[in-house]
Amino acid sequence: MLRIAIQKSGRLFEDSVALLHDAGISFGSNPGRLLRAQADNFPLEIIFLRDDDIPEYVEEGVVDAGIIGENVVLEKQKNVRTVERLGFGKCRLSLAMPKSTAYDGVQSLQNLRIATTYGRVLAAFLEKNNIRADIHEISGAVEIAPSLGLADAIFDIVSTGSTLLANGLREVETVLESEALLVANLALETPKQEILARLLFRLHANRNAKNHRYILMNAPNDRLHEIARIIPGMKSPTVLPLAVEGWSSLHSVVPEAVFWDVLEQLKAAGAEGILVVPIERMIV
Ligand code: PRT
Ligand code: ZN
Repeated sequence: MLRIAIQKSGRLFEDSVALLHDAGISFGSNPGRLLRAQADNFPLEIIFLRDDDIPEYVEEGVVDAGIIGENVVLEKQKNVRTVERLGFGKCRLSLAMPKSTAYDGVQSLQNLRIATTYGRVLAAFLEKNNIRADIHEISGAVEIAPSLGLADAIFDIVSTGSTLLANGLREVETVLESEALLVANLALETPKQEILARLLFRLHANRNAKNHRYILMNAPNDRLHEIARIIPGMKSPTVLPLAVEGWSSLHSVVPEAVFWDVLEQLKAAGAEGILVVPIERMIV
C-alpha cells in the first residue's frame, strides 16, 4: 500500500484528483469531504492535507508521496525526492514593486523592506545576488503590504498578474517558475517503490497520449518515401495498400507540438484524406 497526500482544498485539489482518476484509480465520488480515502482498484491510500504540511509529512514518512507546488517544496526545505513534474498549478514566484517606483535591476532591491510568505526562497535569491534587504515575513495578504506602508516591495506567487495590477504593483523580477510536483520519501521500501513505479507508468501513458496525435492519410505510392520522411513518428509509419491500385494508407503518431506543421507539409507532399485523432493512452 502506498500512501499519497494531496491538497485537501485549494488550487491543486481538482487537478490532483483528476490526475489519479485519469490513471484509473477510483476512490469515491466526493473526495473533497474526506480526510483519507482508500482506492478501490489500486494499492493507494489518499490523505487530504493542507499543502504546507505535505513536505514534512513526506520527509518523515507519515505519507510516502505527495502532490505539492514546487514553491512550497523549496520554501519548506524538507528532504524529499522529486519524482515527476506534473504540469499543472503553474505559477511564478516574483518580486513586485509599486508601479511608481523605479526598478533598474536587482541592485534596486538593496536595503528595501520586502514582504513575503516565502522567506527562504527570497533569502536564497537575495544572497545569490549579493543584495542586503529586510525580509518581512507575513502569513498572507502580501499584496497590500506596500500600500499599507509595511514594505517597499513584495515577493509572492503570480499567475495572471491581475492581483498585482489591482494593487498598483508591477512584476519586476521572476525568481522561480513553479508547477505541481509529485514528491516521495527518500527511503521508500521496495514494495512501495514498485507501486510508485506502477503509478508513474500510468501517468506517463496519459501524458504521452495527451502530447501526441494519431494521423492517417492516403497517398500515391510514388510519394510514400517523401511523406514518410516528413512524419516524425514513433518508429516508421505503418503503410497499408488501398483497394485502389497505386495508393496506400499511412498511419503514424505525431507530437502535438508539431502536428500543424506536419499536416501542411503532408498536404503539400501529396497526402489526401488526412485524419487526426486523439490518443487515449500511449506506452512508448
Ligand atoms: O489551504 P492550503 O494551505 O492547502 O492552500 P493555500 O491557500 O496555501 O494554497 P492555494 O490553494 O492558494 O495554492 C496552492 C498552490 O497552487 C500554490 O502553492 C502554488 O503552487 C499554486 N498556484 C498556482 C497558486 C496560483 N497559481 C496563484 N495564482 N497559488 C496562489 N496563487 C495566488 C496568487 O498569490 C495571487 O494572490 O492567487 C492570486 C491570484 O493570482 P493572479 O496573479 O492570477 O492574480
Ligand atoms: Zn497553504
